[in-house]
Amino acid sequence: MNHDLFGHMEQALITLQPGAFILRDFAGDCASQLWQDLQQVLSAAPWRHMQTPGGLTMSVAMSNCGRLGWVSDHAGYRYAVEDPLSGQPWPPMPPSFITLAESAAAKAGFDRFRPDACLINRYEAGAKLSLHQDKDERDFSQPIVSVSLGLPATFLFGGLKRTDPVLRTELHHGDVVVWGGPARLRYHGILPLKAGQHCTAGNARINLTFRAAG
Ligand code: MD6
Ligand code: FE
Repeated sequence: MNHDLFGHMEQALITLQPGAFILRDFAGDCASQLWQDLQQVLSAAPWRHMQTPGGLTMSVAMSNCGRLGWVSDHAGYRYAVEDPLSGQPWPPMPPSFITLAESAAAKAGFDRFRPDACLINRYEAGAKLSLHQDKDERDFSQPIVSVSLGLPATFLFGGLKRTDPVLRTELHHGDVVVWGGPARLRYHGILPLKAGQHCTAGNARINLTFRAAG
C-alpha cells in the first residue's frame, strides 16, 4: 500500500492478465458495513448447498441478492428471479454492495457496470470451486466484480481452455478482483480452503460476485 504526501492511501490496481485486475484491500474500509448488510440478506435467503446438474452436492454454500440469483440443480445452471427455497424474490442488493461493486468496476475502467445479481459463496475448511468459466450471463462485455471477505484463499486463473496453464494468487479479506474484457471467459477456481479463524468471518471465507446477468 502507498501513502501520498497527505497520508491518504493509494489503492493499487494490479493487472493480473489483460482484463483481470486485483484491487488489494479495496473493500477494507467498508468491510464491516458489508458484513452487517450480508447478515440481513442471509436472514431472508439463508445458506444452502446446491446440487450440480450431475447430482453432486457443492462444497461451497451459496445465497444471492439482487434481481437475479444464480442457481444450480438437476436441470442445469441459470439465473432465476426467485429463491427456490422460499419461492420469493431474492433480497435486494444492499446499497453498500452496489456502491462498492460499481466503484471497483469504474476503477478498472468499466464505468457503466450496473450489477443485477450478487452470488454469495461461503467456503469452510476443505471447500473448493473447481476450474470453471462464468458464461451464464447475457452480456460478456460486462465485467464481474468479486469481493473476498474472511479467511484467505488461493484463486486460480487459467486460460480460455481448461487445460491452459494456471496462475495462482492469494486473495485476502477486502481484496477485490475485477474481471472482464479479454479475461471474461477465462477458466478460474478456488483451491480447497485451509482451516483458520478470521476475526469477522470465523472459520469461513465469503465471496461476493457481482454480475450484470440479465
Ligand atoms: C470465489 N469466484 O472467489 C469464486 N468468477 O469464491 C468466482 O468464481 C469468480 O471470483 C468470476 C470472476 C471472479 C470470481
Ligand atoms: Fe466464477
